[in-house]
Formats: sequence, structure tokens, C-alpha cells
Amino acid sequence: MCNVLLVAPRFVGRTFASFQTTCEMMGARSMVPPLGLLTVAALLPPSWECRLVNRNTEELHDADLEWADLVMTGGMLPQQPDTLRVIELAHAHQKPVAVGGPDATSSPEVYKAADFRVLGEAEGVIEDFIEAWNAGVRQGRFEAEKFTVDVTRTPIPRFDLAKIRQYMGYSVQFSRGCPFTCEFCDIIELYGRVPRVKTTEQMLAELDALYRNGYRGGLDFVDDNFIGNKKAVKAFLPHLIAWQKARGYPFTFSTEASINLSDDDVLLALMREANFTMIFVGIESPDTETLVSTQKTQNTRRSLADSVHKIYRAGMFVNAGFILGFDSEKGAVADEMIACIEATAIPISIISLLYALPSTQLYRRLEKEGRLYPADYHKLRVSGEGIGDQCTAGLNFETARPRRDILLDYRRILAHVYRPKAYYERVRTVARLLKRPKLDRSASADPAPRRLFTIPIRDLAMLWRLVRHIVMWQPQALWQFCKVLVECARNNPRALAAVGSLAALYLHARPFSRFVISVIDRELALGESARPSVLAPAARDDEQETLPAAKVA
Ligand code: B12
Ligand code: SF4
Repeated sequence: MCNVLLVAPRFVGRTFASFQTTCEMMGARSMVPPLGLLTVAALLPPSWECRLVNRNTEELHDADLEWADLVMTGGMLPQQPDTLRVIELAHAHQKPVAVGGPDATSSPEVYKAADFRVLGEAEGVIEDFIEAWNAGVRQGRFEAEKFTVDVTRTPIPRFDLAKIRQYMGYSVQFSRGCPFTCEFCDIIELYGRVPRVKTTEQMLAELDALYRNGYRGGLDFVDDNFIGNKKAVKAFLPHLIAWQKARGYPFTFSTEASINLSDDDVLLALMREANFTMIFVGIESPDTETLVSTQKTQNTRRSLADSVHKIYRAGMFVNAGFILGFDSEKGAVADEMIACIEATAIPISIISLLYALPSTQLYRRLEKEGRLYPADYHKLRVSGEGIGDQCTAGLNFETARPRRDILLDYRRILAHVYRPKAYYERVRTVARLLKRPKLDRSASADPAPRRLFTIPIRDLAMLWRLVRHIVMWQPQALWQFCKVLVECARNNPRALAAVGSLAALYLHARPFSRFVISVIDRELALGESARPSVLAPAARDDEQETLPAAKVA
């Protein structure tokens, strides 16, 4: 018996991917519950009682810590400062802390204050930890063997621990790992290059658990690359389609996939039929030389616009990532990137500065070349306030072309693509091209939604809420929004939900892009004086005794 308090640490600063304003508009406090911690909870012995406190959505009270015998915490890089704070808080209550998750796995040396460091995928190491805990051990480092965890043994995450009203939806995971080798990517270092997939039965059991709990709505497949193992995903999707049809399509899905999805008509058709509505694609750069030098060759030898539009025609809209600051950039790249964003017509283009994440090929190369800045370099550069992700903390290294030029390019792209007119022009193209399927909801066991004429009152209420927010916070976008909405209602009404979603996402994207511009302006004003010195390799706190897999220190 053990009382385990799982604590999701707060994200520091402001980040694009948090979509904070969109969440608030929808009455939520965060996008999704922390699936890593929900999975860890499911791996603990049934006799251990678990509670979850997410510091992004609720307070951590003294009483929570008093209740706990053990605190388990961890997350991603922007959660690092708060993870360290949680360790302090737990220690102030004399409670031992086990830390894990992607950032602890990538940078274990940062978390020396924790009593236990449980690194890598929990499925591969938790049994040793539990055994040690039960034997009275109260300190140690445990490490899962890399990329060998059999995800077919991963239990159903403890979805019940999350207070769903605080979130936009849930996330699930079908596969881990990605077959590609992009130089800047930490996925392949953390989860490997051979995608490991769950079984169909396992996946459907997860969906059943959510469905039985009464959940309906968005489900994000947080796979690193949903189509990383095409054979497996093609075998799974027909069952997913049958599951959805049999229940009248209770879920709408989103995921992340590489652009070669557009080469596979069968896969596109299956995902459409399963009710996937949004795909995140890493486009990174329109420049072939850059893509080749960063080892993202799957994005070359194609018209990006044709590929993206093909996904639209299959009924799914695309959000994409773009990056500036690669060594291969010869001169100004702003015009080319703006042209690419406009030609592909991707409304939510997450444009960031290249960031060398710990433990990536890029990090190792820059370290060898003596070009890395210290971890807290942005505090030296500009005031640390609000700095949260690669948009504001990027370029953590000595760049090949002048830093000022990259920042000016970045500023120009953001200022251009997030103007209301430019944004809604892209939404208009989506609204025109998106061919959403007609879903047969007749098998639904849920009470039929109340309607005004033919439109569900729930949808009308959501539209009203959205319009109110646009009027209050983005009056300059109201006209553009109304034009696209009316045009879409006339010509392609099935795409209306996507237009609504994209308008809701813009409530966050526009102010966030302006915030990033203000940070860049601050840095540009400081000029060379803000330039940190590079990190001498010897200055790194390089750990340390790495113990063999799953052994106690
Ligand atoms: C979904 C996702 C998001 C979502 C939602 C995140 C959320 N709140 O849960 C969104 C879109 C918001 C997001 C944003 C970002 N993300 Co993100 N995200 C992911 C993604 C794709 C899946 C996360 C997930 O749910 N995984 C499924 C669970 C089961 O896996 P897991 O979390 O790794 O947990 C396992 C182990 O790590 C371990 N474990 C986890 N926690 C703990 C705790 C303890 C105590 C123990 C013992 C073990 C343990 O056991 C689990 C089971 O094996 C991962 C990649 C990945 N494959 O995980 C990136 C990832 C976590 N994100 C990352 C980053 C950098 C970001 C951003 C900062 C930048 C970006 N990529 O846009 C932003 C900013 C976040 C913000 N909110 O401000 C990096 C983190 C790198 C690092 N060193 O910390 C990752 C690894 C990959 C990447 N490059 O995108 N992200
Ligand atoms: S395609 Fe995406 S997940 Fe795969 S290696 Fe490249 S950046 Fe990483």
C-alpha cells in the first residue's frame, strides 16, 4: 500500500502549442491531460492509491503532499523549472520524489535533487523501481533499456484520474518512434527509429474505457508519426472505422504524420472514414538544400502545396511546423517561407527558431563545434519573462548566418502570416478544398441533440461563444471571419466545423505571434550586447555514472 501523488508540473512562459486562449474560450484550462503520468499510474500496483494534480489546471495544496507517501513527477523541457520546484515542495514535507519523463531522460543531471530518477519509458523500468521501493530503498537511479519496451504490454492509462472538465479533450497513443532521421529531432533519441505499435484490441480497449466513462469529442493520437509503420496502421484503421460506425462516431481524431501520408490514397481514405479531422505535419522549410542537410529528405522531391491540398481533399486540415535558423540558409528566407505558407494555405503554421534539444544529433554536432550556448542563455539575452518554447528561446547556439538577419526574417514572416487578412485567406482555401465525409451517426446510443431548425443547439452555442470572443478580443478579424463563414455555409457546409476550429485557434495564434515579435524586438534592440558566450565543452555538468539498465544506484 502506498499513496502516490502524481504531479504534472507547470509549463513556464508562453508557448504556441499550449493554445491557451483557445482553451479558455472553450471553457478549458489546458489541451489534454498528461498521458505519460496517466500511463505511469496504470503501471503501479493496484493496491497503491493514485491521485493526479496538474499544476497547469489546479493548485497543489499542502494537504495533497501530506496525504502522499511518494510524489511522482516530470515532463518536458518547459516544465523543468516547475519540476524542480515540485521536488522542493515535496522535500519541504519530507516526501520522497521520483522523477521521470522526456526531460529527465534527456537531461538526468538536472534532476539530481530527486530521490529517484526513473528514466526512459516507464514500462521498461517500473517493476525494478517498485521492487526496490517495497524493499525499503528510498533513493536511486533506474534506467530502461532504450527502444525495447514492448508497447503491447502497456496498460490502459488511468484516464479516470484526470478531471476532464479542465481539458479540451483526451489523448491516446498507438505507436512510439519514427523511421526518419531528422537531425534536430529528439523523438528518435527518446523512442527510437523502429515504430512500436499497440495491438488493435489494446487500442479499442482504450477507446472503450473513454466511451464507457461518457467521454465524447476530440481524441488526439499523440504518436510521433502516426504512419511511421504504415502496414500496422492500415491493419488497425478498418477496426477503428467499424468501432466508430457502431457507436455513431463519438470521437473526432487528430494526429501527427509525415507528409508522405499524401502519397498513399488508401491510407488517406481510411483516415477520412475513421473521422480524422486534423493532421500536424513537420514541413520545417521550403528549401530543398536545407531539408537535405537536416536529413528531412521525405519532404523533398514533391510539391508541398499539392501534397497538403490532397490531404484537404481527403477531409483533414493541416497544421504545420516551420523552422528558421538552419546552417544551410544562404540569405534571407522570409519571402520563400511566406510564399510556401500561402501556397500550401496552412492557417496554423507554427513557425519557430531552430533549437538544439538535448540529446539530439544537432546538439551533439554543435557541442563538438563549440557553438552551444548555456542552458539559461535566454535570460542573458532578453528578460526571461514569458519565454517558453522554441519561438522565444530558439537559436540556443552560435548561428551560421548573422543572428540579427535570422531574427529580422522571423519577425517579417510572423508579422505577415498572422495578419487577419492573410490568415483568413488561408482559411478560405481550406474551406473550399476540405471534403469532409458525411458521417452516419444513426447507430449512436446517445440522446439526439436538441436542434434549432436542423442545427444542433450545442453548435450554435459554440458559434455564439466564438463570435463573442472575436468581437471582444479580435474585432479587426471579425469581418474576415464572417466572410469566410458565410461563404463556407453556402458552398461547403460540411467544412464549417473546421472553419470554427481554425478561428478558435487564431484567438491564440494572433496574440502569441505578436508576443513573439515583441520579444524579438527586445533582442534586436539589445544588439550584440545581448549575445551570450558559447558554452565551453568542459563547463558542462556531464554526468556521471550511468548504471546498467534498470539497476539501483
Ligand atoms: C502530445 C505532445 C504535446 C502536446 C500535449 C502535451 C501534454 N500536455 O501532455 C502539446 C502539443 C501541447 C505539446 C507541446 C510541446 N511539446 Co510536446 N509532445 C507531445 C508528444 C508528441 C506526446 C506526449 C505524450 O503524451 N506521450 C505519450 C506518453 C505515454 O509518453 P511519455 O510522456 O514519454 O511518458 C512515458 C515516459 O516518458 C515515462 N514517463 C513520463 N512521465 C513520467 C513520470 C515519472 C515519474 C516516471 C517514472 C516516468 C514517466 O513513462 C511513460 C510511459 O512510458 C511528445 C512526444 C512523445 N512521443 O512522447 C512531445 C514532446 C514531449 N514534446 C516536446 C516539446 C519540446 C514540446 C514543446 C516545448 C515544443 C513543441 N514540440 O511544440 C511544446 C510546448 C508545451 C506547452 N504546453 O507549452 C518534446 C520534449 C523534449 C524534452 N526534452 O523535454 C517531446 C518529447 C517531443 C517533441 N520534440 O515535440 N506536446
Ligand atoms: S519525421 Fe518528425 S518525428 Fe520523425 S524524425 Fe523527423 S522530426 Fe522526428
